[in-house]
Amino acid sequence: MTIYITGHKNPDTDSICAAITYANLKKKTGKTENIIPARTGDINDETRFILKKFKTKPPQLLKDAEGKKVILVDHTEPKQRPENMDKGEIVEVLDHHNINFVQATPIPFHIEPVGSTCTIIADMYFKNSIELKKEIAGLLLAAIISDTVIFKSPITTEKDIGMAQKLAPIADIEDTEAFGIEIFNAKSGWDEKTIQEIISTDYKEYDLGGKKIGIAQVETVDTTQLKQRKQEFLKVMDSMREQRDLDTILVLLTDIIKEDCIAFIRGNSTENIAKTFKKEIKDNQMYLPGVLSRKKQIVPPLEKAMK
Ligand SMILES: [Mn+2]
Repeated sequence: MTIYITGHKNPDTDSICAAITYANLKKKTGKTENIIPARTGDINDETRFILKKFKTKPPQLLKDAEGKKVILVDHTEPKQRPENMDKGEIVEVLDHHNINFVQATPIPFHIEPVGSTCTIIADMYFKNSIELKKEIAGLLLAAIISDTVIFKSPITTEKDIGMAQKLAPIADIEDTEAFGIEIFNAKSGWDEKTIQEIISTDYKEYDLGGKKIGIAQVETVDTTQLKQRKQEFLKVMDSMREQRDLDTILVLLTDIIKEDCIAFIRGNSTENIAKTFKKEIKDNQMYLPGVLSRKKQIVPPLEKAMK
């Protein structure tokens, strides 16, 4: 029997590394099934850099989940699952996000409120004394650093930091902070990218109170250049709204050094969103100081407001 492990659509580093490392863990614990790490989309620049550094091949592309058994990692949200997942079978879930999941049959379902899926997986390796190679430790560490924005994001927990400290020597990383900056630099080079490419780097869709909301997050060490391309952003956001039938679309420009966020907004729920965050939206723009996490600081309040 073949089982695929995959993260969310438009995969980030945590989704890719979780699929690879969890498949490795399943193999090491003697599961007889054929476990295949998979992805549902292209790998971004940051993840490419990390895979290269730890000499690991990208997971196989899973285009369609029809008739397939799948373990979902790093998401539960139906809109983020592989194509035709409803015609396949979800056999397990491992995640650290808000839960949007209904299934008639019981399955192993593991959710922990930590900073990254790879924190949960690292913990499993240590708890079960499973051999941890340098490459696997490196992927786990990189995903934790990426998802927690070098431990600065409010989603960061003691457990994330603890796991990173245990992983770093195995991965042969002396300075996690310096490694973190290396990771975030690999993501940049925004000026060479089209707006569509920038938005696609980390774009997720949510069903919030029956409304389809698209939220892109652009994590960067300097928002100056990106801000200058606002009109271009708004144009692309409008066409995405039309094409993807979105109620509202947000693009979050997150400055991980200043620890703030500029949000561009287009759509029917603009007023509602302004009220939710108690901010003024001027020229389709809202300023959110101290906001680094889409998962913890943007999605939950929106979910409440859309109800
Ligand atoms: Mn994650």
